[in-house]
Amino acid sequence: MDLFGQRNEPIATGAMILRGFALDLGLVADVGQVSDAAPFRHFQTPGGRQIGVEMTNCGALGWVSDRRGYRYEPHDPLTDRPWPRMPQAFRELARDAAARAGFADFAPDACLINRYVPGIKMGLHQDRDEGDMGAPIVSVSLGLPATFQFGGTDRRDPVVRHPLDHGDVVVWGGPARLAWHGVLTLKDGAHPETGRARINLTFRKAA
Ligand code: MD3
Ligand code: FE
Repeated sequence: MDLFGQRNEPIATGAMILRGFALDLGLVADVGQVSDAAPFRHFQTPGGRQIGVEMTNCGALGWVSDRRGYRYEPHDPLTDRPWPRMPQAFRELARDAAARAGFADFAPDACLINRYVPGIKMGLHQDRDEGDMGAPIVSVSLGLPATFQFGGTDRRDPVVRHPLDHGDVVVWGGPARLAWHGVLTLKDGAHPETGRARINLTFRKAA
């Protein structure tokens, strides 16, 4: 606990969990607005498999995947329209969380929204599709709890597990920006705000 009643947990150089930083901001309702305009969908991997996590985006750029590869696009391939604008509450939360973790003036242009249902996981990977590796990534967990796996910059580095609950925010930057990470298989359960699902917002500077 710091002076302001915040629980901050450094988990590596450049990585910090801000427990409960995103409570009571109405974010789940904002996700509903975004997904009304740009529905959650399963992308295909470049290898032709379906990604288990359902995804959508808001902001100037959205992360997409298909047979042609992973990239950021200004238009939703499902609707052929620009991605919905990033809600102001999202933008402010991302900026405030980054500042709290020591990264001033974070101005994300992309927010990937991941939706997990029980039985779905995200395997270990690195995030390396962004143009600005100097900017941090801010991630917000909503709904069902999950176990996050965090390793080093080498695939073979040991992995540490961290529980993430509704309202927890994690900021990753500097030496942690290219760390391998993933999410273990979501356990069954129900959350009052999201039902049988976990939602993760990932804010990035993609351009
Ligand atoms: C560590 N999402 O969308 S967020 C992803 O919970 C992704 O949905 C996970 O990994 C999720 O790419 C984890 C936490 C996260 C995001 C980006 C990172 C951790 C990171 C980038 C570098 C290191
Ligand atoms: Fe990732």
